[in-house]
Amino acid sequence: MIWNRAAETGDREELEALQLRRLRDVVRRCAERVPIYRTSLPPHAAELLGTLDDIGSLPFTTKQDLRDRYPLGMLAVAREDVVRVHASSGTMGKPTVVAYTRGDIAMWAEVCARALAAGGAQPGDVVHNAYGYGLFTGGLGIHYGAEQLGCLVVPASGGNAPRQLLLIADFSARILCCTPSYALNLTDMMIASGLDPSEQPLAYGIFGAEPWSEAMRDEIERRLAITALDIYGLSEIIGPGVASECTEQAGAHIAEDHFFPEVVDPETGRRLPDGVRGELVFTTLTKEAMPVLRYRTGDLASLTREPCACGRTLTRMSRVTGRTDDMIVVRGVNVFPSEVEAALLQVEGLAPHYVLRLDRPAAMDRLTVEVEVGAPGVDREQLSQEAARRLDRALGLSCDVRVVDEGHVARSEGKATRVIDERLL
Ligand code: DLL
Repeated sequence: MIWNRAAETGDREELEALQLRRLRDVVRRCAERVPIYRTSLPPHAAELLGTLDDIGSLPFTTKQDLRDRYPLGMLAVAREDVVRVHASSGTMGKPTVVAYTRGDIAMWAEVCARALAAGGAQPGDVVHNAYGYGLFTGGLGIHYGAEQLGCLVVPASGGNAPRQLLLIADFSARILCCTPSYALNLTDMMIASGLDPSEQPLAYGIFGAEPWSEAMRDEIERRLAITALDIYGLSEIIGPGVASECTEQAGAHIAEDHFFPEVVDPETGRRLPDGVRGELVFTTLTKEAMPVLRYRTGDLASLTREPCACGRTLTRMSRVTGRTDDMIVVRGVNVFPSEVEAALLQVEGLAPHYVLRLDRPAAMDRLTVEVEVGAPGVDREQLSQEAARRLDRALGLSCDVRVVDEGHVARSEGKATRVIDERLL
């Protein structure tokens, strides 16, 4: 279902004209009201933007810029116009705070309603929302979107898996929203409590907030008998709903009328053409409280402007295959946890619960992949050799694989921890 036909399937020329108008407007607001931009933007920056390509002349914004102005030093509105704050996860020390006006919350609900509709939700559906509620944007972002769409939301938040299963069954939830790792966690819990996952009422899952692979999608779809779709977003831009997959499962449609995407070379900052993987950069076109210009997400993906079979004309982004900063370098080889995941899931008999452990005995990096056994009675030695062979082929790197007992890898209720780097200790 297409929630906002005009915005999602409109003519691209008209969309680009709208983006340019909005870009000039946001640059003007930033130059007038946000101290960091007042100093970094050239004089008359908005007037100098003749085409959308001229965005390349604007300065980048980084997470550090936001941290340095903690908590509310990036506001473009009066403090009294801010009705909500959230904070981004995964940061050390002080969180990165983001702020919303009433208008921002309405825009966020709109893009999340589009995402849920694209992912199979319809007015009247029961949405089980197991993204965390609180400072994390996942819970409340999806919540407002589902209400906007006219769904019944069960605001389960994370944790207490047995209660989640009870609520999914008793409310006959049709849509599950949570991180992909938590979806697998819930599936395991179903089996452990004697339920048949394929008999649960869910039809669609809208999963995001952490990188996941096609192999993980296959695994979730097969075990839960649902259609699993990707949703992408980050707090600094709005939260979930920046981009979302439709049921074609061919990349996530970016809500481009609100967020202008670019992909740049992470080293040089130069813009890369469509189809080439690099760092995603977003400019918020309509955000009021805390607009950001050319925000460096650290996420690696590529863009395509090819039309999608679903009829949407919005640019699509590929799966995020990793982050510029979660890439680990092992004996000179770049390794993304998502590549390890994809290789492991090709081995029959392994479960999709894994962690990469790094240490440095005798001054040499060692990568040990701990992965749980997926079925009883299998030959662990053989599985471990098969997995090591596949990893060697996929990464060009030899590593040890330890096939561990079910439950050995710590479960998360939100974003999974995939790397434990003991080389720094
Ligand atoms: O994770 C927002 C969100 C909530 C997205 C619920 C989707 C669903 P942050 O906590 O600020 O916000 O973390 C943002 O998470 O820069 C990516 O590295 C990662 N991420 C988010 N969605 C995906 C995805 C939320 N679909 C950071 N695939 C981002 C891969 C994702 N990584």
